[in-house]
Amino acid sequence: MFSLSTISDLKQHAPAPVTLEGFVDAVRHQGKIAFVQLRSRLTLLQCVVLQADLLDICASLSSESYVRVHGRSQLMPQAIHGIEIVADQLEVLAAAAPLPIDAHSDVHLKGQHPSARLRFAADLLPLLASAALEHGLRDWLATQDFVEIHTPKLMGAPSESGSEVFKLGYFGQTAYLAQSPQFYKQMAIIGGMGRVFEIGPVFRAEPSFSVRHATEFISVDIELEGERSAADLATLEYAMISYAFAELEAAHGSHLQQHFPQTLADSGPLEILTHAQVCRRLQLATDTALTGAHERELGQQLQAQGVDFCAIVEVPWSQRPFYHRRQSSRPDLTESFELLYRGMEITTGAMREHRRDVLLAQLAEKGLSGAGAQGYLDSFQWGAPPHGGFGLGLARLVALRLGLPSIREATFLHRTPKSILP
Ligand code: AMO
Repeated sequence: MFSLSTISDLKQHAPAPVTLEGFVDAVRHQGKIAFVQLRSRLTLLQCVVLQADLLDICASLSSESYVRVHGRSQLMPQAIHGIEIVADQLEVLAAAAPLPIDAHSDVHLKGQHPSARLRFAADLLPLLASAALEHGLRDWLATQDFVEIHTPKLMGAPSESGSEVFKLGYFGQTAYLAQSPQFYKQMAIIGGMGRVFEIGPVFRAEPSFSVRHATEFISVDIELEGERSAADLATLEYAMISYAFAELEAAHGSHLQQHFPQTLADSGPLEILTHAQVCRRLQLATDTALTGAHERELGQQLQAQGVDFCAIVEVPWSQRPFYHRRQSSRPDLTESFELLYRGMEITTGAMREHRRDVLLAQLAEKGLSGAGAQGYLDSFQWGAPPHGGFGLGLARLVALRLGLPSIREATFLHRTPKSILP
């Protein structure tokens, strides 16, 4: 494997003996010379072949084969990166059969051949972008004194509600796959951890085939102690995302410019609107639960004003789970928010109800028994600080940042009700 830093090293020390391995991006024959373009991730490097025995190998060398080249580096202004390798040995470590897809194949067909799919820069780059964004989020969280936690994905009771949950056999009992680390992250705060986050898989048994749904996805979960408003939480999240966007650009700016130019567009300021203001803007009844179509319409309006991010606060209590805190002056509204990016919800967050008696009353008001959530509910007996947090869908953030048609393109192995292989 090699990278841009390998290449800048080669340039510093050229001419020098060198051994490199990589995929064959292309082979070009020109009379008694062949040019083998080697590729490692998104980096290309030219090898020149002049020896007769190596030219014979090149004659039958298929694209995407994995090769090892021994040779000598030489500066060559016309070559990509201004350097090339003159080969004196060429070993085919694994010859490649023709790929079953090409760069323009249907996304579902590509999904059936994940290793082949990643050989195309426009398919690989979103995954590298996702990793860079995740790295940026972690970096920012570390600077703000958040502690990374890992919570179980196997649970004895559903984590949020009874619906949309995968059940499985567990030594004669029923276990559930975590839909969210919601209760656990709150329990960590009640335990005194101060500020925590988790970036990990969550599972939703949603029979949905939309461009923004998966049955398994990576959730970025944040929870922190302290009294603040939903708008404060949204502002904190906006700062975190802005930092991660800058890291993404630093890591992959030139490739993004080439393949996904809209990635580098400025996001504008964070707009904060109340749910009632959004309803008025969209000419909807005040308590309307916003659908994906409403979010898109709002997104279009705001993007026309140069605003990509919008936090919707004061969401009605009727649309919120029992653990969200209600506003003391308007108990029909919650201290919660949704963050929309380019017309799609990417986050739900809220201040949590930390007073146990009020929490239990809200549970009852929602018609829930709390069965299975006893450990969570019990923890509120021991002095729960005011706290809040949010959950961000990583693939949605990546897809919207890069302008991808769906979260499928932002995921290595996408899971839907109908695709569980490979
Ligand atoms: P919520 O259920 O809204 O909130 O999920 C948070 C974010 O996760 C993403 N998301 C999904 N991404 C892909 N496929 C899905 N099926 C899917 N469902 C949700 C979205 C969404 O905004 N416990 C709360 C968070 C909190 O309050 O801290 C929760 O999970 O981007």
